[in-house]
Amino acid sequence: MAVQRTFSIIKPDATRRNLTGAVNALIEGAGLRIVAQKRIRMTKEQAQTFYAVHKERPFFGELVEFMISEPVVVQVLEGEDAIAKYRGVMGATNPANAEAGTIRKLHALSVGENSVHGSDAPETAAVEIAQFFAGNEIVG
Ligand code: 3AN
Repeated sequence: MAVQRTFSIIKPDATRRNLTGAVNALIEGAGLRIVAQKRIRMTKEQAQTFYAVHKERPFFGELVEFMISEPVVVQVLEGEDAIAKYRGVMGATNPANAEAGTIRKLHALSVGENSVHGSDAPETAAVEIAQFFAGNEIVG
């Protein structure tokens, strides 16, 4: 499996509880490198664009409001099989179903306030990375 990049967000429920370092330790402990990172306050437009695939879902409005409620940390992670590896480190969307030792099992509060986002495929990773980072901000 080749070296890949994936896009990660440390969400407002985690930044609010000062868990950026704790999440990053789990990311790095899994062998992923943080090759770009910045703390931002997402605009409503950015959040709506980012989650456009979910715009018909009943939780869309709540999801957008949550993502703009506090700062987030956006990241690019790099490593062997990074997309699947990070989804493994994150754990299931609903923390109640997440495996022991995953970010969501350890830290998530609920299916909505679930601490992290990670891309689900190479195509979405490329689009998500390009939404938040210029090429020269990613230093591998
Ligand atoms: P994942 O983030 O694990 O890929 P998705 O793509 O199914 O999960 O959902 C995207 C985001 O939408 C989730 N991370 C979560 O914040 C939110 N979400 C998903 N399902 C629900 C739900 N039933 N209620 C509230 N928020 C949800």
